[in-house]
Amino acid sequence: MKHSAKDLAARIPPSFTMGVATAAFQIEGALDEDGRGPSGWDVFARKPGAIVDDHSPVTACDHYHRMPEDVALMKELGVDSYRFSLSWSRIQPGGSGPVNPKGIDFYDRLLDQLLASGISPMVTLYHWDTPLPLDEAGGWLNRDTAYRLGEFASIAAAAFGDRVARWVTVNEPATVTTNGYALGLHAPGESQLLKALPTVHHQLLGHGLAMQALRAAKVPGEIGITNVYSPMVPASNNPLDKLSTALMDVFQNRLFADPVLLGKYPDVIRAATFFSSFSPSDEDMDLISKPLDFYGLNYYMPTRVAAGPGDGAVPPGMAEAMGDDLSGSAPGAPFHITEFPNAETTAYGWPIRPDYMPVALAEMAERYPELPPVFITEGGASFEDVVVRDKAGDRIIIPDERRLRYLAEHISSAVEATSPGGPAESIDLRGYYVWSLLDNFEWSAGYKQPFGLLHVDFESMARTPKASYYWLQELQDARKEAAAKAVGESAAGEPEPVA
Ligand code: IFM
Repeated sequence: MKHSAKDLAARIPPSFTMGVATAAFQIEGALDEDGRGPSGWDVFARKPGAIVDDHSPVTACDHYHRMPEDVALMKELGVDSYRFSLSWSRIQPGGSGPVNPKGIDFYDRLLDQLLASGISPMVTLYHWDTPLPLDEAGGWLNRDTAYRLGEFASIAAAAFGDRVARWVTVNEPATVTTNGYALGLHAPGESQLLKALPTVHHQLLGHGLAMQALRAAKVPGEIGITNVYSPMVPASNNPLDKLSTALMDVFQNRLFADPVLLGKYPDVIRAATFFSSFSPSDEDMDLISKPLDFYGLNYYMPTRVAAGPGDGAVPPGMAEAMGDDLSGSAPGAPFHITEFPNAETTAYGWPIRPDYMPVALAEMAERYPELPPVFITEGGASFEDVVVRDKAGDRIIIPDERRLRYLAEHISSAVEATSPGGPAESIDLRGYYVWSLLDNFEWSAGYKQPFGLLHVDFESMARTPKASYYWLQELQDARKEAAAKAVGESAAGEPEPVA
C-alpha cells in the first residue's frame, strides 16, 4: 500500500524522533482558573468578529482538566516526544513579577506524567499568548517584552529544567508579526503594516535573551527556536512576479531566519530600515545569533506569489477562515499570494505539495551552511472530518484518509530529502512533530480548522482517535519492533563472554 505505515517505518532512521505538538492557548481552556492571568488573546478573542463564528477559547479542549487522559492517549499512540507550550499567564500572571505556584504545579504534573509514560518533553516558552499587561504596554512593539521573556525563561528553567529534553524559545515569530501586528488578524489586532517591523527584532531579541537565561541556568536540555518556512514560487517568469516572490521570501522567511543563523538582517531590510530609526546594535545581533543546539522548522506548504495587489492580499484560506468580513484587514500590498493551479488543498485552502518539502530543506541547507540539527517542529493539515458510526451505533470511525496521506507523504519526503544522495543530504534531520495531537482552537479560525489526530467533540469533550492516529500508532509500533529485533540480533551476534 502506498501509504503503508510499515513501509515508511522501515525508511525512518531508528534515532528519528516522532512527536505530536500543541500549544497552551489552543488546548488548555481554564482561562480564569487557579490564578491564571489574562493574555492578549483572551481579550482579542472576545472582540465580535475577531474569531470565526465568535468561537470562544474559554474551554478549548479542556486539556487543563483532562491532561492525564491526553497523556494516556499519547502513550497509547506510542510517540517519542510531545511538544507543548507553557502558558506564560498561568505561570507568571502579570508577565513580570510574582509566580503562580498553581501554574507551576500544572506543568510539573504534565512533565512527570510524560516522563513516566516514556515521552520526551519539548517545551515552547512563547507560542503567541502574551500576558495582557505586556500587550497593554505595547506587546512586541515594546523592546521591554523581550526582557520579560528572558525573565520568564529563567523561571521556567528553575522550575522545569531538570525534566525538559528540548526548549523552543519562540514559535513562528513571522506569524505574530504578520497576523498580529501587520494585518490585525491575530492578537493584539494591530494593522500596522511595515510599522510592525520592530516586532521582528524584539521577538528575536526575546529568543536571544531566553536562550541566554536557559544557558545561564545550565539546563541540560537542548535549545532552539522555531520558524515557519515556506518556499516561495513565482506565479510566472514575469520579472515583476519574480521580484515580488523575492520580497515575500524576505518578509516571511529570511527576515526571521537570517538574523538567527547568519547574524544579520537581509540587505533589503537593512536598506529599508536605513530610513527609519531602527538600527540593531552589535550586542543584540550577537545575542540573537548565538549557536543553537537545534533549529525548529515548521513546514506546511509552499507559497505562490504574483505582482500586484490581487484582491486584497489576504492569503487564500485565510479568507475562508475569516468569513466574509475582511474589511480593514486587506492592506493593498504590491504583491499577493495566489493559488497553485490544480493543487489539492486543505480545508484552509492551503496547497498540499509534499514535493516542496525537499525544496524547503534544500533551500535551508544552501542558505545556512552552519545549520544545526533540524527538527520539523510542526506539519499537518486541517480537513473537515466525517464522523461515522458503525451499524450498531456504538463505535465511531473517523476515516481521515487525506490527513493520513498528507502526513505520510510529508514525513516520507523529508526523510528522503535528507538521506544520502537527497537534495538536502547535508541536513541532520532529527525528527517530525505532527500538528496536532488533537483538534483545537485554531486562532482566528476558531474550531473550524481541525488538525488533530484525535477528534474532539467540543460539546462532550470526548476524544476519538481518527484513522491517522491509528496509522501513526502502527508506524511507531513497527519502528519499535524493528529496534527490538536489531537489539536482539546484535546481542545474539556478540561473542560469549570469556569466563
Ligand atoms: O495552529 C497553528 C500553530 O499554532 C502554529 N503553526 C501553524 C498551526 C496551524 O495553523
